Amino acid sequence: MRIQSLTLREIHLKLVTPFETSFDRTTERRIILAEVQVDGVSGWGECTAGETPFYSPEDTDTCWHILRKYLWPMLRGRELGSAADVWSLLEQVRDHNMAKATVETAIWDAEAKLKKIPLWKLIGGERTEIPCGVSIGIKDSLDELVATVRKELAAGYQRIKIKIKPGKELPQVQRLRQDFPKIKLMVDANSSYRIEDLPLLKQLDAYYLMMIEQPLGWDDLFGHIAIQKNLQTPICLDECIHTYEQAEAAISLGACKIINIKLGRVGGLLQAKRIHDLCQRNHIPVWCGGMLESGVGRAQNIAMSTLPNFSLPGDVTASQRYWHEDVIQPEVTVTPNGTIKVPDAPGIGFTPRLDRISSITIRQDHLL
Ligand code: OSB
Ligand code: MG
Repeated sequence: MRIQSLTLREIHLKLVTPFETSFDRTTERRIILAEVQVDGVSGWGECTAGETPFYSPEDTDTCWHILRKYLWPMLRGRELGSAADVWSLLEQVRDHNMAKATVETAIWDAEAKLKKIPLWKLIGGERTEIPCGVSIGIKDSLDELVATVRKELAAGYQRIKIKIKPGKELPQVQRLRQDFPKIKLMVDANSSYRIEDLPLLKQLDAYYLMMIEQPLGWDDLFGHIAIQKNLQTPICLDECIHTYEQAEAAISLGACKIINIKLGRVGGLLQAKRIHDLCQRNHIPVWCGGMLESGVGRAQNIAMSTLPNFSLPGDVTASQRYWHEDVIQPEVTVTPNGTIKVPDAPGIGFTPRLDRISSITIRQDHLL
């Protein structure tokens, strides 16, 4: 496989509904799409960095910079046996995992297309249908939250995740448990609590949540060990897990019982698969996190979610929950049972719409 060129495009996409977390409020995404040419075939990847460095240290602009200045020169003109070789070529760059995943996932798509097989089969996926949950941002009122949950349950989604922050957690969880006693419910704090909040978090044990996602600092394994020891509710780590080694430490030290895997955060499909396999060996279930992706990233997430240990519903949902019009064809849809049927077409299995992408491209760089 010869890596011939990389086209970076920054597109702007307005969300159907603004998304609010403990750290940010997003109304419009600035997304970098990568298109690689490998042996004459196009492969597509998406950069999952946010517009601000408030979730992780990367943002859209750092990824654009790192991709152009460092990652592309390490790949340009290279002859590879497989996309699995990409990671080691980029390893000299420390972290910048979202920038790395942008191009790494694109090369996986190209490899699958060259082999004329779906990406999910190339990486060893097994599921033909994946279970889906939704991530609901912080709302202005409890009534608005309840109405949103009701709508998502009616659409079939299998579990509900709500965003929490200090002071907002108990009223929300109490109200949802009162109105929806039986649903699969979880909360995501995005690092907004401190170890001193343990008594508050302990109160959540009464509501039989599936898990509490990332209560403490984005890099605070030590604190999560203490919290997990004192809680019945499983801790799920998101922000903390950027490498295989961190996953190993988190599991062996008891910092969590569940891991959320995001392709961007861990640096692409090879690392995602390694962490997946590690978790499987240790009986730690995983699920696929979302980063408000356009259709390209969504398609990559669907492929990853077919791996066998993705046994819990992920945050991968229908295009229309985010976009008036997505950038892929067909759009991602969800069945009435809250699942996504995995496509059988080669590569990511959804076709990027070049006309639509061009019309919302703000800047473009064709790297040779
Ligand atoms: O913590 O999972 C998160 C979105 C942006 C940044 C971080 C997170 C999220 C989500 C959204 O929860 C999930 C989705 O794409 O629907
Ligand atoms: Mg999260």
